[in-house]
Amino acid sequence: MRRCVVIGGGGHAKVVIDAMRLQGRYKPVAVTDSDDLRKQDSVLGVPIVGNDNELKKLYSQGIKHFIVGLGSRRNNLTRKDLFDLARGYGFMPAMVVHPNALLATSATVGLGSLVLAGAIINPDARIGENVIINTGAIVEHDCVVGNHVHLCPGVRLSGSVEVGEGSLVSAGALVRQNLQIGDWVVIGMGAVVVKSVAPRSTVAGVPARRLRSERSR
Ligand code: JB2
Repeated sequence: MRRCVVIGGGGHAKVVIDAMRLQGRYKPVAVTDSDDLRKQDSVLGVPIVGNDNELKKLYSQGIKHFIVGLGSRRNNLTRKDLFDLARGYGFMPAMVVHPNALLATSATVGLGSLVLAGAIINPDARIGENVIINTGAIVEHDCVVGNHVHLCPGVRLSGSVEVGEGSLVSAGALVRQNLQIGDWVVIGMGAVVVKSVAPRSTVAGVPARRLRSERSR
């Protein structure tokens, strides 16, 4: 089994580690966490070996795979930075699919992505790299989901929706078919999105309305 480091050791890491064990393709052997007080702690029995400065050493010890085990707070920028950091050290991204997720044979899922229990990805959907398709999310046929996106639990994308890089679609949101969601958009919890959303804007509500736009990092 391929040994794997999980980057980030909080609640999301538990879900990642559990899915990884059920999938049986990777063995989670180490966790890094930026909180130095958590060194010596563990996540579901996997030791927290220190912060991200340990990654180089882990790679030299022969651990060649990683997954970002951090969820999203306000956006996905930290998840992207951690993905780029680990790739820079030479690690290969693990692709973790819970055995109770349903993937159409023609759907594709990129490296470093995570598809959790109860998620459904329908035909010809394309999922990028370092994406989270969280518990029970539905991605309908022909959707295109960009790198570093997080579809939170219970999100539903209707057919042929495009979600740009880094966007965060919060729990329970619905998106009407054929819409384009720009890069680095935030969609609020439970929103019903009936119009395309411009890049870097935040929308929320039913129907969803723009709260602000042109967020900077
Ligand atoms: O840059 C980092 C870093 N930043 C925060 N590198 C590493 N290696 N670790 C980092 N962390 C650590 O991630 C924090 O010190 C903390 O231990 C952990 C985040 O844990 P938390 O439980 O606060 O969040 P999460 O990202 O694991 O889970 C969130 O997202 C999930 C999708 C929560 O909102 C969950 O409820 C949600 N299901």
